[in-house]
Amino acid sequence: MPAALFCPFSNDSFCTLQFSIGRTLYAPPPDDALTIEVVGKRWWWEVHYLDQDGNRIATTANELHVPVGETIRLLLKSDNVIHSFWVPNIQGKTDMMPGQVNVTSLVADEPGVYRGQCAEYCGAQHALMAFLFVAETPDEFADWLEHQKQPAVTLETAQAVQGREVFLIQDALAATPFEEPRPMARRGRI
Ligand SMILES: [Cu+2]
Repeated sequence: MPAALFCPFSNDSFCTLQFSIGRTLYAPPPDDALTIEVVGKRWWWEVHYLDQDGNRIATTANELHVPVGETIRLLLKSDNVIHSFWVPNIQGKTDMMPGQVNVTSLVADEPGVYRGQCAEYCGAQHALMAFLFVAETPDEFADWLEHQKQPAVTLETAQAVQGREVFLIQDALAATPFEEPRPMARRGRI
């Protein structure tokens, strides 16, 4: 549990201490770090993998994969109400604010599948706003990402097409227009 205290050994008025697990509170990711953009929706998670130029190269829903041992840069956004990104076994909570981009970073130390959950009440379906956080070896991650770059499957039934239309309409209705998001706060990993 981190805590802000008066720090007699620092010129700053406050310093931050980590009592229980001794992990770095915030490690700036290297410039070439894998960058993942996560958008909080009502009520699901849209995940975009970006290349070094910031272009979206793959998109997933409710599932976030990362290679273990690498510092990942996360760009956290919302196009509707306030959500909060939280993977309890990996990192503390970071809010996702409409109209701005919250930048944070994380490192998964061990392979595994972890549960992520929205940690900010965001409406009727908030409790169902969960996702899978999959930490895997760099080779497994590279294979997975390559597969995700493939075009989406073609919908083959009228029911499936109608379902997609309903989903897109609902998603558009849930979104709220905001000004262009701007870089804003930084939060550390816990
Ligand atoms: Cu929520």
